[in-house]
Amino acid sequence: MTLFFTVLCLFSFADPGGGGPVAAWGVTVTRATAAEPEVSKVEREGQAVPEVRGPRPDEVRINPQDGERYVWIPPGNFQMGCSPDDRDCRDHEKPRHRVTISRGFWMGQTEVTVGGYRKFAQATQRKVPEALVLAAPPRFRSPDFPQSDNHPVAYVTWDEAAQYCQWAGGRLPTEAEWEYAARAGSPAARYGNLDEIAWYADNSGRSKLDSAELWGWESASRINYRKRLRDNGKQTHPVGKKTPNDFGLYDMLGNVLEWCADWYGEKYYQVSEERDPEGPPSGEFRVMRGADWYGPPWGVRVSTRDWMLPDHRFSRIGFRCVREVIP
Ligand SMILES: [Ca+2]
Repeated sequence: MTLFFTVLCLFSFADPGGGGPVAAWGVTVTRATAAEPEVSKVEREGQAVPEVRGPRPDEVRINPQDGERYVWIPPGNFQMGCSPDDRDCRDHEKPRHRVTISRGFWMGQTEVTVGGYRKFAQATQRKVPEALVLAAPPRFRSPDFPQSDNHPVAYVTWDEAAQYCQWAGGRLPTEAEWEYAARAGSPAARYGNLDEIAWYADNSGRSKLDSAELWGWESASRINYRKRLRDNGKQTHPVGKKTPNDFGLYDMLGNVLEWCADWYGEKYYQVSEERDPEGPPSGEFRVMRGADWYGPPWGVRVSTRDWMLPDHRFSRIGFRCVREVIP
């Protein structure tokens, strides 16, 4: 029921662009309007023909290329950036601003898995997930935890993530698409109770920790933080085990950070265009979103922005893809 109201709300504010009839091959196709963006009617010279329906808002399809599950994200608009009453926001999450996502898209229902990445690696003669770990600098390999095919793949560079998505028939999401999809209509900093929706530092190990209490910015505190988490066996967890958001997406918060397509711009929100923003034209770092198993709770929010050199390989970084069409 929540999803139903969310989608109605999104549709009611959807950008009207794209409506109206277009002619192709002697067939008049009435494109979806903002009120019903994913339903097409085909009329052939007065002869009624069956409706050709697009994806439903909650429809899930298996991508035949990588075997991963993708969920349909309908177009709409939202307020991007620091959530109301969120006191943990940093300056680069401001100003909160309106963004329109003018086209729906399919998004990986989970982070890309080790099993999905293995198919890509074998098809393209790239490093398999086990080799990715060893390719990371030693100080970034800890913890070298066991991973099944259902764990999110980690240690993936931005280039490898982008190449995977291209191979899978899609691309990395823009930062705006990522936050729009993560919020799923929610204006709040989190789309549910944190322990129910996300693997993060408090709950990614064997027993519950108070990671906010353990965290410290000084070097000695950080060493102690890492040690306490390591001793507690913290690590990634198989995808799809926590409660999804109202679009049916899992682990948008927590588990692994997710590469986005955009270059990172610290002040980009001050100049971002409203419609389908794609980030700065150039930069040094790429955006990562959603926090991860290592992060304390104050950073596990849908507006939190992280950034990293695109060739960085780390146990905390994974990704998911989007596709315009899935057959
Ligand atoms: Ca994640």
